[in-house]
Amino acid sequence: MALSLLLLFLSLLTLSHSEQLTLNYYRKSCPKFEQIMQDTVTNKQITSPTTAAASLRLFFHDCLVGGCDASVLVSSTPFNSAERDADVNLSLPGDAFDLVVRAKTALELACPDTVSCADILAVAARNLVIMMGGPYYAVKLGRKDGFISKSTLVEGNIPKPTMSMTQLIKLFASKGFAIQEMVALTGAHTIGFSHCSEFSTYIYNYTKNSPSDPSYNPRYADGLRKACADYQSNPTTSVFNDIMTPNKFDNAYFQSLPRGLGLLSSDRALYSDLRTRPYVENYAANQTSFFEAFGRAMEKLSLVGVKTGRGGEIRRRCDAIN
Ligand code: HEM
Ligand SMILES: *[C@@H]1O[C@H](CO)[C@@H](O)[C@H](O)[C@H]1NC(C)=O
Ligand SMILES: *[C@@H]1O[C@H](CO)[C@@H](O)[C@H](O)[C@H]1NC(C)=O
Ligand SMILES: CC(=O)N[C@H]1CO[C@H](CO)[C@@H](O)[C@@H]1O
Repeated sequence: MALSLLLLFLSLLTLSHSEQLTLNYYRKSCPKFEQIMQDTVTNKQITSPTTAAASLRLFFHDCLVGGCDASVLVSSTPFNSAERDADVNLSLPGDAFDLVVRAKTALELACPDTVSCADILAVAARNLVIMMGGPYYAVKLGRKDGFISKSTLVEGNIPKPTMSMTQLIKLFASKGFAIQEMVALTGAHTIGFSHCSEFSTYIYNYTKNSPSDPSYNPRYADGLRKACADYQSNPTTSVFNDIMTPNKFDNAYFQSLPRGLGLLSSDRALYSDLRTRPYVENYAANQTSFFEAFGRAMEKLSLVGVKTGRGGEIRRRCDAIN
């Protein structure tokens, strides 16, 4: 009884944090916020088209490790190995970090000490989804930046393609997401790249009798073997997550899964596992349905573990705790 009351109290506490966020948080304190974000994001995406996927993934990782509090942006110091340098960060791409630095610099000029790095990352990810053709969703503002960023806190909080569907479902559930929301969010793989090392064991020497995982379309597996031929000497070799429309945020990713065109083992599992397949089929058939579900799930992701009040700070530099 006492424990369940305590749990209720704790959940109300977290609820109240996300409820303190508002859509027009910077209306008075930084009226140019939306405009500066939009200009910075547009310029960066036009000059570096990999920024969109990079930022979306960076935001996802930030939110899953200790909440959406820009902890992923902090650089390591001699005294602290930060979140972004965890083994499982799988080389988070630099374009997204650069985008945040640019936005922060512009915002500090217009309204010093006002806008959090966590809000910058949340809005950047949303604006980039739209630029790629994806859905609009509302991003509430007023997140504070976190005080803690440790590489040791990453393991177990970020999904890995080698996890079983049961493990993936559990991980997302531990962050408050239903199976349907997990599938919708993973539709983010409609854009961006994966390094060959993320799936190489499924295309080379998979078993004695078959070079690749039989859940791949055989021609696709052949293509991947060729594309990744030099991956051991060149670890940056990567391929598109969605081979049909790699630069468009659409539902082609889901349409590809039943055809064996899912890149990561976890992608293919979304179709082979009967707990997730119905959602894949729905999103493959109906892009509106995917967009609605993705938008709702992103709104929810954007509120995971947010810090407000004295639970956080406005960082002066996004890569260092004040
Ligand atoms: C089943 C859960 C998931 C797993 C196992 C997973 C795993 C991965 C892996 C291994 C990569 C390749 C990284 C690299 O090689 O650099 C990747 C890329 C990516 N992931 Fe996920 N992911 C999952 C869900 C999500 C979700 C929920 C989002 C966002 C809402 C997301 C967004 C992205 C994006 C945008 C990329 C491309 C990054 C780029 O091009 O720079 N992923 N994911
Ligand atoms: C797969 O096996 C072959 C023959 O045993 C070997 O030559 C090759 O290096 C292996 N490839 C990889 C990527 O492990
Ligand atoms: C597609 O999904 C939307 C949103 O859920 C729904 O309103 C619409 O009726 C669906 N369209 C079809 C053809 O099923
Ligand atoms: C172990 C690992 O891959 N760490 C990388 C995490 O991401 C940063 C980029 O921000 C790389 O510099 C690290 O090497």
